[in-house]
Amino acid sequence: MRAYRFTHAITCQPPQTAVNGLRAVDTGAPDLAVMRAHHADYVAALKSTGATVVELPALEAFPDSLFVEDTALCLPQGAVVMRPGAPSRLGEAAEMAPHLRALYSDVRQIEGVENFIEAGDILTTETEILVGRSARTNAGGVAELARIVADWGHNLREVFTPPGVLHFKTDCSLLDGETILATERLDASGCFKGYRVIHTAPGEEASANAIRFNDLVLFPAGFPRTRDKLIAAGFDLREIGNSECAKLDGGMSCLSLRFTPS
Ligand code: CIR
Repeated sequence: MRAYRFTHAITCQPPQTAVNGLRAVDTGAPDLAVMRAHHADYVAALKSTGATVVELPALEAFPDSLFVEDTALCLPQGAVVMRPGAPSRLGEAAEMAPHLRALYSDVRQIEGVENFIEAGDILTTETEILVGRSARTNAGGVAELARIVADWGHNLREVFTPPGVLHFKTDCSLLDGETILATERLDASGCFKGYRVIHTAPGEEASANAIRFNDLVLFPAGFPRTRDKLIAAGFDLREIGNSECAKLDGGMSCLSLRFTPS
């Protein structure tokens, strides 16, 4: 499977309640108009690759619902609905499930009441599924997911999200079949042995959350040294403003589910 080629994506409009979204450090409320303009640029970039983008309307009851990535893991064989570890986000997964059922014939879900997992902690490469335990993803959630994906022939490897980092993918991204963009602090944990790793430039750790989507890399604006490294490595970059989602600890991967349904 090509882990970065997709026919579909799902996004969800930022709700007005996004101003109350979760954040580790309060740097002020996001500006909704700017957030929506960035979101529109993001959706346009996905569509420009030829993919079908299912754009869901805003869910006002869930301030973090624009970060759809956390609600599901989408694989070629089927989708798995997550159990987010943030209590305010649990209901988002149930909202996403019918949209996945409309596109996939096999949709499973994490069911254990003590099991928690958010897909921001999951990096799918061509050969394995890396899952970082974090404040949002516990051992039970990882173990339940491992059983489900084993049915579909996938290897799952448990790794660790660095302390103080929201999700595993806050600090890394898949760029192609063998290349990962990562912060030095995450790479130092040794979890990417066997991959080619490009480090974010010092001071630009917040640029580690990018996405490869078909021929493009969607990359947060404002990180010129890391951007230039990726351009020099031959990637076709599309810079997207992320200033407002960054106030809620969100980035490029969080804003979409990307997949080719079975
Ligand atoms: C949260 O704390 O859950 C949201 N404010 C941000 C979620 C970002 N999602 C992601 O990294 N996959």
